[in-house]
Amino acid sequence: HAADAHRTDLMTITRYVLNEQSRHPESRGDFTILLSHIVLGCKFVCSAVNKAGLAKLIGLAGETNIQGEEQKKLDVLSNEVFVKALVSSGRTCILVSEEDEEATFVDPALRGRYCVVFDPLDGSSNIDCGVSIGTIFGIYMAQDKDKASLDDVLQPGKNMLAAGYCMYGSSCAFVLSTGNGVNGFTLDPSLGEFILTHPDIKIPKKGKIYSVNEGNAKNWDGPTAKYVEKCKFPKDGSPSKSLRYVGSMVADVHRTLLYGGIFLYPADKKSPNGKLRVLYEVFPMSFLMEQAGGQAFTGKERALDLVPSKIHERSPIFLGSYDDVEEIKALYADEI
Ligand code: AHM
Ligand code: MG
Repeated sequence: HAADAHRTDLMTITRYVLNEQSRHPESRGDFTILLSHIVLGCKFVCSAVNKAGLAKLIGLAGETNIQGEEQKKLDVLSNEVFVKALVSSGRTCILVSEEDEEATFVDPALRGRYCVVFDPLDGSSNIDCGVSIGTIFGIYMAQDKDKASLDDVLQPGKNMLAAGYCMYGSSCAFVLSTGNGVNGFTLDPSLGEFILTHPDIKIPKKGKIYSVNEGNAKNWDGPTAKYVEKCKFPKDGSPSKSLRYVGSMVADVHRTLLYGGIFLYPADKKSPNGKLRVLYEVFPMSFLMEQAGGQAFTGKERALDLVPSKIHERSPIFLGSYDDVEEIKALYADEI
């Protein structure tokens, strides 16, 4: 039986990426090695997140421990784990993390050609109440690792080789695209392995959910306001959409990817560039959406065409089901 085969013939993420690689005989396994270090970081964060409440209960978090050292906050700890794992992979030359003001240039002796941009623990306002949070990453290839410069990462999102996220939710889900569709893996905690559970994810062409922080509505621009009004009071006889908003981008995007619909973090009068960061939030999620058959739009252009001019740049973002994003694009086109 097919179901039996699934249970006994486990497609781990490593096996999956190795299979992919064997289709490119010139590749030397570097990507598999890089990815296994990212996966290790995610497993560490998953385990730390699961223990976070417990640590509090027994009086660890935010206090000094027996050795008198201050306990590190989860986001700081996660960042350190990712930076160390990525550097020690020997496959990276530049790292850009949401947690670090400056990019990290890897020591020449440990350099490889990959550049990794990441948000080690996104949605930090949700940590203390046990709501889903996640890690987001994107991967570029440097022109020349010995002459690596910020220009190697200040590239449009369409130049990414791969992107993905890991969601620390009711289960731990790892979603990856290497530019050939999107695949979802779930952590089997008893094995410590990510198993392929959602092969070739395609986002529904149109969805029934919109996801936005409506508390900012008074500061929205015309097209965003009109769009959300249409979600609630459709004039064409279609049913109104449901609102879901976790406030963790990974969770909101994961639901959008699987159930369809649209996720918006628009510009507003107070934040004319929105809130989310181009390199490690907007680009990876836009890459995944396009690879799953959806769209991602900034209010001006295809999100993946944007050329960032600094590493922590922000952009408004509208992403999700093809038809839903098409509607918001039309409203912005009407503006001009
Ligand atoms: P963070 O990097 O400080 O955690 O902020 C990013 C998060 C996203 O996960 C989420 O989509 C957004 O902030 C929610 O913002 P808001 O609280 O303004 O709705
Ligand atoms: Mg973030």
